[in-house]
Amino acid sequence: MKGDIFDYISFLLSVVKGYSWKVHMERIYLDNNATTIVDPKVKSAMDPFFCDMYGNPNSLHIFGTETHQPMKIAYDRIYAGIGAHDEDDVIITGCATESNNTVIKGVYFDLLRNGPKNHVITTQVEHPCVMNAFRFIESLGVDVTFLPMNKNGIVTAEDIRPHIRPGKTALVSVMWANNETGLIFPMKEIADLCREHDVLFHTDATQAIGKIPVDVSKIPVDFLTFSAHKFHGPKGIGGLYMRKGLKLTPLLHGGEQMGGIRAGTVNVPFIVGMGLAMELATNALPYEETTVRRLRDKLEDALIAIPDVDVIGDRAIRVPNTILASFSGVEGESFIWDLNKDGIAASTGSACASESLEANPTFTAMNIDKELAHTGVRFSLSRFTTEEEIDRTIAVVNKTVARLREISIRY
Ligand code: C6P
Repeated sequence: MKGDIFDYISFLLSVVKGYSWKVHMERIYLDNNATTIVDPKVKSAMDPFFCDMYGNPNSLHIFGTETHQPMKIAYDRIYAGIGAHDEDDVIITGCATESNNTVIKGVYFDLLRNGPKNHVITTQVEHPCVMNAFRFIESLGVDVTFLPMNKNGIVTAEDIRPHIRPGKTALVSVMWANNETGLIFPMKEIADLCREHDVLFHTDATQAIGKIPVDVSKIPVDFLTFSAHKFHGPKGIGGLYMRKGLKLTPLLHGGEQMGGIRAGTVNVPFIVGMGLAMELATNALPYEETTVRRLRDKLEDALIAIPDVDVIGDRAIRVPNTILASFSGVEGESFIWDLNKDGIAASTGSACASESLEANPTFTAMNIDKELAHTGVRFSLSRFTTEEEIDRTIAVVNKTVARLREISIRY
C-alpha cells in the first residue's frame, strides 16, 4: 500500500517533470543503434491488423485467409530487402536475440552435440545475445574460439583462417557491422573462406540492414539475423534467413508455423510492419549513404576538433550513421547524463549493457586503454536526424566536455 502511494507520487512527478521538459526543450535522438522511431508509414500499415483483420492466418475462414495477401506482400519485401532467393527460408522470430539463439543452439543440437565436430569460431565484440549463447554451448563442452580484433578494429578472413580446424569446426559467426563502433566486417571474404572449408557461416546483420546494402545473393552466408526495430519497424519482431536446404533444430517446439522451425501464432501486424520497414529502409539506402553520412561526418569532424577526443575506427569502413568516441578525462556516464539534461540522447555503448559499470568490452577487445574505455560515447543517427539537431548537438557537446573537464581529476 505504502509502496503504491510512493509509486503514484513518483509517477505524478515524472509526468510533471517530463511535461515541463518537453515544453522547454526539443529532444534530439542520437541513439538509433539502440532502437529507432517506427516510421509513421509503417505504423499506418500495421493499424488495420489489430482490430479489423485480426484473424489467425492458419485459420481456414475468411478472418484467417484475408491476412494471406498482406503477409505475402510483407514476405516479398523482406526477401527482396536482403536479396533472398524464393527457395531460401526466412523464419520470423521475436527479435535478433531469438534469431541468434536459434542458430547457435540449433547448430549445437544438429552438429556439435554428438557429431565429430566440436569447434566454433566467433569474435570478442559480438552482441551479448551471440556471445552468451556461445558461452552457454561452451559450458556444454563445445570448444569456442573468441577472436580479438586486429589493429583496424575488425577481424578479416586471414585472421580467421589459422583457427579453422578441418573436420572439427562447424560454424563461424561474425557480425556484419558492430553495434558500438559501427565497423563493418569483410563479409564476402569471410563467407568465401567458410565455403572453402565447408564450415557454416552465420552473420548477425542487425546493425547492417537499413544502413548498408545487405544482399545474400552476392555474399554466400548460410544464416543471417535481423531485428525490425533497428530499421524503423516495430520492436518485438525479427528474422532469420536460412540458405536453401539448411535445417535447424528449433528453439521453440510447437505447431507447424514457420515450417516447424519457430512455432507460435504468426504476428501479422508486426510482419506487415517489418515488411514495409524493410522496403522503406532499402529504398532509403542512397539517403543513408549521402545525407546521413554527411551529417555523421559533420558531427565527427566537430568531435575530433576537440582536443584529446578520438573516434574509434576508420570512417571509410563504418556504417554511415555511427560514431564511437573517447573523451579523455570525461567519464562516459556523466557525459551522457549531462547531454540528457540538454535533451540529447546518446549512449555509452550497447543499451543492454548500460547498467554495467565495467569498461566497455568493445574497447577492451580492441586493446584500448582501460581508462579511455570508461569515456566512450556512441552517437547514432538515422534518416530522421536533421541538420539543426546535429548543429545543436555540436554546441552542447563542446560546452559539456569543457565543463566536465574543468571538474575532472583525470584531466
Ligand atoms: N543492440 C544496442 O544498443 P534485439 O534486442 O534482440 O532486437 O537485438 C539484439 C541485438 C543483436 N545484435 C546486435 C548487433 C545488436 O546491436 C542488438 C541490439 C542494441 O546496441 C540494444 S542492446
